[in-house]
Amino acid sequence: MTNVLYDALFGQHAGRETPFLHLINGETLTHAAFLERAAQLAHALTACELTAGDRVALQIDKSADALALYAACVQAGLVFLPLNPAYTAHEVDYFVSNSGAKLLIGDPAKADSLRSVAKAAGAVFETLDAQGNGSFAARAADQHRSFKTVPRSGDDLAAFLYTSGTTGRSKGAMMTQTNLLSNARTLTDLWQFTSKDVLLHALPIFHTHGLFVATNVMLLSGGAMIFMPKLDVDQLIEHMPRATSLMGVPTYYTRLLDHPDFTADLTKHMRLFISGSAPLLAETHKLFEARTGHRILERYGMTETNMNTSNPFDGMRRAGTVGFPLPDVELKVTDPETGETLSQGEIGMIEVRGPNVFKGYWQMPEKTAAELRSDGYFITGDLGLIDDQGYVQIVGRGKDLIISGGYNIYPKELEVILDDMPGVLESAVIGLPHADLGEAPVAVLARQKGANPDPDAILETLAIQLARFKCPRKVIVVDALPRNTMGKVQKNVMRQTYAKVFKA
Ligand code: MLC
Ligand code: AMP
Repeated sequence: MTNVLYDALFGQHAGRETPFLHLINGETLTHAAFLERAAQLAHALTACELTAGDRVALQIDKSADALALYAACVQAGLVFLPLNPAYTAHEVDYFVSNSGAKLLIGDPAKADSLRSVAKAAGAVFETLDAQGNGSFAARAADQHRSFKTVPRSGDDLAAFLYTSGTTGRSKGAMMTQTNLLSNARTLTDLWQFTSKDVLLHALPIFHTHGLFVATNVMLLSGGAMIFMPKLDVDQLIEHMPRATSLMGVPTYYTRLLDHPDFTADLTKHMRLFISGSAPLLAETHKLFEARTGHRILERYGMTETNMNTSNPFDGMRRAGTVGFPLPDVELKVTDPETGETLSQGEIGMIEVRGPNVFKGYWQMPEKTAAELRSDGYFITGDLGLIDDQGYVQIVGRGKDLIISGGYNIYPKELEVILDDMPGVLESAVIGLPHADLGEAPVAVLARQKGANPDPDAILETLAIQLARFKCPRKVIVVDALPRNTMGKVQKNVMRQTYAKVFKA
């Protein structure tokens, strides 16, 4: 038996002295060198007494080693569980204990708090930083540069990605080898990536976009990546002359457009600009074309499904749409109440089915059953329509979710904490239009009678528990939240009332 994902993404490159990762310190890692490093890390993983199917949680900064750990986990048959370095120890605690991870690898700078988290969950704790320091680096240093790949079938789990829920409790989305590989193959073909491509990679590698869409496509095609620790527009511009393509969330494109050195001349050799993870404003699409002559290719996906739709590579890339269902993805729009399929042009719930759709939520059968139908259709929570030319348009969300700079923020997760704060009777967290991030979270707090809650103190307390990107950019204190006649809090009314909060 083979390991289908390892063989297709990594194994095919064994011994190839072709460039894979161009690091911004000037070093280049070839495919062969990357695989040798991954093999060393795989030995270090198995030395921690892990066996196939065990989860490995990782909370470290983006680096070549962080990516090689993904390869190492796949090769050793382990389930890769990457976590945003912005998460607090409180948040990591939940992911490690919920997933039953056997190993947590964290930044040496956070060793004290993360060691306690691992200990409480009965996991081994190791450290590794982006410069290659730490106990896990030491374990890997003298290991063999080849590793006997552990056999895995397409239905075996390759990764867990945690996605928050409308109840405020995060769910571990279980991704199989087939989920990842089928989507990578489809996208590589559709977007015509080849070994000649060089992708500007500035996305984080703990989410679907930067990890699976960008990295898997480049691995499959045999191309290279200019691998940047994070988005820095000056760096993107500096390295663009060596690249052929860019993938980013809409903020990447608005920030590029705000930069005076981002010109048509700089982009004339580029093959493809791709956007996703959040709605790209039609205005950004048009400004980008006017500046560069390139039409951004917008696609639509999510953690549970990888990519579902894409504008065409050849053919009209239409602003304000996310294109057509991918060749192996079935997409329908249904009545959110009855589940009946709606006609073309009608707005309803987007549902998708295909080899890209995940296996379910880890140890949450009731949540899986609520979102993944027995016939294989996944209920995305996105509202949309299919227009008369077959393009899918997303017109809203049926789920209470804020997407800020491509990161998901679930209001409920904040509200349960805010409701317990001194002087707060109840809270509502809403997403408001923000020029840089698309949307940004704002907390509206109803005060208890006679109380005067202190927004600064509230934000400080919140930041101890939650990653800073989730923290409201503004707190508004009111006497009462608006409610309809049924007594339901009206977030839509608040979104209208405060629509201009971030506009000067
Ligand atoms: C950082 N901060 C954010 C933020 N990112 N706040 C709100 N929303 C965000 N997205 C906060 C930090 O906490 C910090 O706060 C301050 O901003 C500066 O941090 P930074 O790291 O310097 O920020 P910056 O570099 O400006 O990052 C913004 C960004 C980044 C948009 C470039 O967030 C990013 O790369 N986003 C991409 C997310 C992504 O990959 N999504 C894909 C999900 S997969 P403070 O308080 O400390 O100052 C998916 C499926 C699909 O959705 O379809 O692809
Ligand atoms: P995540 O859970 O981080 O994977 O976020 C997935 C969500 O991002 C989807 O359910 C959509 O709401 C949103 N999304 C992704 N791509 C797009 C897009 N191109 N346009 C609008 N929304 C998008």
